[in-house]
Amino acid sequence: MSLYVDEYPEEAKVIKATFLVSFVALGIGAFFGLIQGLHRTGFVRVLPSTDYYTILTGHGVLLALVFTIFYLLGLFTWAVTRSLESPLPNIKLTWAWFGLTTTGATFAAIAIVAGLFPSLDMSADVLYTFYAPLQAHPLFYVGLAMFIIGTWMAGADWFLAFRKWRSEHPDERIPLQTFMVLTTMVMWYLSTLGVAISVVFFFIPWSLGFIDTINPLLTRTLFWYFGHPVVYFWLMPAYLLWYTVLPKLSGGRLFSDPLARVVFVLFLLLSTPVGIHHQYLDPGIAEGFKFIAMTNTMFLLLPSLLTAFTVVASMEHGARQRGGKGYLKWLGVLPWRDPAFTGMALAGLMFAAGGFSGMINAGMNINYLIHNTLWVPGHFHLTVGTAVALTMMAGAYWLVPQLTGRRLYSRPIGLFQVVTWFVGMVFMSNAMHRAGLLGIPRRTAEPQYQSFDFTATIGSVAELRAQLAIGAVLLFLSVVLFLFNILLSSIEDPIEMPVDDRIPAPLSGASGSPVVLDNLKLWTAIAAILVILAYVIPLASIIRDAGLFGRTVAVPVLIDGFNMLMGVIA
Ligand code: HAS
Ligand code: CU1
Repeated sequence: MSLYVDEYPEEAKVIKATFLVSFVALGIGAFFGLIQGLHRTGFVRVLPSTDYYTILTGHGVLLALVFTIFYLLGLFTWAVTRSLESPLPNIKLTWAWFGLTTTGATFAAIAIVAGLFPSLDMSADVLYTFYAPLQAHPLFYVGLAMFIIGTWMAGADWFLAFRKWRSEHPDERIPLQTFMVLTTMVMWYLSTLGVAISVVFFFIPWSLGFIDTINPLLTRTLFWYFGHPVVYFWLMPAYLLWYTVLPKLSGGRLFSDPLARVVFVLFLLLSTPVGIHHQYLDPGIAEGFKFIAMTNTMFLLLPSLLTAFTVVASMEHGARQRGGKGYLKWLGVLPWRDPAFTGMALAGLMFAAGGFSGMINAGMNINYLIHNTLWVPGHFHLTVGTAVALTMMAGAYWLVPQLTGRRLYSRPIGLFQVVTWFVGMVFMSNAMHRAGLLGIPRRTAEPQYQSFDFTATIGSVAELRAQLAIGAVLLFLSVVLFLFNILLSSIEDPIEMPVDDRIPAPLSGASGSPVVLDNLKLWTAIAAILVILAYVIPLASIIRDAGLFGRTVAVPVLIDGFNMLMGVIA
């Protein structure tokens, strides 16, 4: 067996390039996180509060969209080629999607950061959700559109590789990793239609002045049509690693391949018709549609609960192979000194808590208590910020040596780094969840409001602020350690086999499972029907109420604009 880089040198170059973009975004995004964590808690303020939205937009876009999705682009390229045992059919197409996504992300980043320099007359302080009537410079929306089209091309690249493989292996089951990539991409094609329509038909013409008004509820609903599935677009790469790499790192094998396929099919079917659970408090959408979204969301818990079972069972199998005994004592023999293993295991543990706060979000009546409070960032720092981000960093410790032929610079630093992330996130997410229960709002530089005191029944608001700030510092430190370790790994001397990259076959393989699981056309058709059922009537009623282009003019996200608005109101 030779190393990935020797077998697929061209693909390894593309993957290294996607990881480079991903990690640069991680570094800048984490720095913005530190600035705002210290700012909103009042400990250190380096910028005026009027720049808070610029920093928050940069933090959200660079981490939630650029870091995660570029990592996905690399990981999926690795997974498709190694599991099909074949290079990509057209490497020019591969470089083309890399170029397009990178240019798009750079455009969006330029538009955002320009907001810090008033003389440039360009800004995109609209947060990663870009709700109208907040308006960004056209470069931001054009960058987003290019980025999304680039991801579509990447999906086409992987589908073409699969088609070629299928023509040579007509009767074989789709290799598991490729199956995961293809189902995730079908979900992505279906769900990005919403955001593509909203950006191309509404935001770009509106920001260029071709149309004067916009329908905020329509663009918001189209955003959330995409905005919930995007969270699974972040999660699926982590699941791919939990299902196919974590069991191996634990010393065992995946418990069940068919169960993994069922999970990915369920995500394809149910990820999109739930987006309205982000809009329980939006007026203009009838309660009945919200109720349907809630019911679908509760069904959507199932694939993650199945994952908790399958992945932990695989870890237990690994531990028993290593001599582990007892009901829980086997946990002790797992390879806790391996940063790749420990990072993923801690990420999984945090996800159990993040999933629990997700269930609370999903209940229509309880959601009213926590919506728009710090509880929600608490939830997503456990999910995308830990389950996904920590798994990706941990995965890099195992993947990067396969791409470079060089060993990891330091395993102890790696171990310290993943533990620092875990501890930092315990502080930060705990404080955020609790602060949210007190009603402390999200998305603001001045959460204390003038002449209003939030009172804590347990602990104090000052203690929560301190925990949040400590968390922000630890998380930033962890990112610095990660980048330092990866950077120094890339200048190590090449060696023969820097990492054991074999992935053993699952305990229960695909052969005995129903063939229908591999019928992607069937699942795509059912997913499309569910989307139509969930969305056609709500969208039609939103358009009937306020028109396709609405009646709302842009609100400039500048302090002058704010003053102007106040003047109008007064
Ligand atoms: Fe969420 C808001 C509901 C999952 C991300 N979510 C957000 C936002 C983000 C986000 C970014 O219903 C904020 C958006 C904004 O800016 O406004 N979410 C859910 C539900 C789930 C869920 C029901 N969310 C995620 C994931 C995310 C993510 C995953 C990113 C990756 N979320 C909501 C709702 C809102 C929301 C409402 C709107 C709130 C509002 O009012 O604004 C479920 O998918 C969760 C299911 C998860 C589980 C956990 C299973 C446990 C596992 C762990 C296994 C353990 C292992 C390790 C492997 C049931 C799989 C073992 C270790 C050993 C040592 C043994
Ligand atoms: Cu959601």
